[in-house]
Amino acid sequence: MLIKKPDEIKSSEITDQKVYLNRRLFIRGAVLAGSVAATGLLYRKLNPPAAVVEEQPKIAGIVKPPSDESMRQGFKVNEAPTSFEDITNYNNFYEFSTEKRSVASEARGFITRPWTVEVGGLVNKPKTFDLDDLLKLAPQEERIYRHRCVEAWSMVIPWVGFSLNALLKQVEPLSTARYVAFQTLLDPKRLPNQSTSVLDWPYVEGLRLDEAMHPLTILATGLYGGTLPPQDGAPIRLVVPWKYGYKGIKSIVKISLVADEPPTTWNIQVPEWYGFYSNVNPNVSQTRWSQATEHRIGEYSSRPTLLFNGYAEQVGHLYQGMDLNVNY
Ligand SMILES: Nc1nc2c(c(=O)[nH]1)N[C@H]1C(S)=C(S)[C@@H](COP(=O)(O)O)O[C@H]1N2
Ligand SMILES: [Mo]
Repeated sequence: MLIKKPDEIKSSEITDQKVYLNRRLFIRGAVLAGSVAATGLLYRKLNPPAAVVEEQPKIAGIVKPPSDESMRQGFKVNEAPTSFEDITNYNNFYEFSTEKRSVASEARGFITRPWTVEVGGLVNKPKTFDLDDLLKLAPQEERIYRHRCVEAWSMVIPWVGFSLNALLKQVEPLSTARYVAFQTLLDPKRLPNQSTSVLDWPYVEGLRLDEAMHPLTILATGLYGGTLPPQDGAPIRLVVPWKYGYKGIKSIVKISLVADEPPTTWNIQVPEWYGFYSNVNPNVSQTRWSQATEHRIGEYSSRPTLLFNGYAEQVGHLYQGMDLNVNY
């Protein structure tokens, strides 16, 4: 895997700490004042992002201050969001580039309309949804989630999206459906790195049906109160906050309900490192990296990694009786 250990990341690749600390004071203050969107705008005015970021149209009425209830359910964490600049310039999206800092420029201008997502397999009502159908399927909500990459870095991302279960209910899964399989667009003209063999294309991922139905599992269509930048998986990508980032498959065109555990890209690539479940677990370091700690992008020191990425209360029951050392 072409990924670096955190200690191999040059400090120049990481946001300058002084800039970060100043920014963090701003973010703190504004979050307390109750407006994440305002923070993003203020932040961007004071520290314009690298030129690769295109104008991000805002979505009306998305951003609301976190309530106790939304925090209890895990829909919003009470932690400072990572800057818009870092979320949109430090990316893993191998279809564009294996260099995190080059993804944004490679993805610039990626055409996401028209776009359809074919939903089928073991369902009563298979349907191909146009992007606009998907946006109307359920109210778009802000979800502020921790994001933990298996490379031992993390972020806090204010996504916009809706629970995947809203989509799955529409197609009515059959009782024989036990897993959900996802596929990224296959189009080497638009996803230029698909003409290399760095991974098996298209990128594929999967979840057990109960994981897919969990309210924390979302299809994200935006971030920071605006539309989803191409480098983050436009126009629609999966986010499963208690699993390693690579489960969050980007630019999805196909979702299939299936009976058996579907193949997943990184499991195909290095099966002894990357299991099907890929739940964040500080005690299981199947990869060559220890997963005990993580570097929060924008912070100076490392912090302990939490079981299920801090979502144990919400999702722990899904794995009751399972040996997490075996089912990694
Ligand atoms: N299609 C596709 N999806 C993908 C990837 C990818 O290379 N291709 N990278 C994954 C990895 S390793 C991570 S950490 C997250 C990164 O999402 P972000 O760039 O929006 O932070 O996307 C995931 N989804
Ligand atoms: Mo990742």
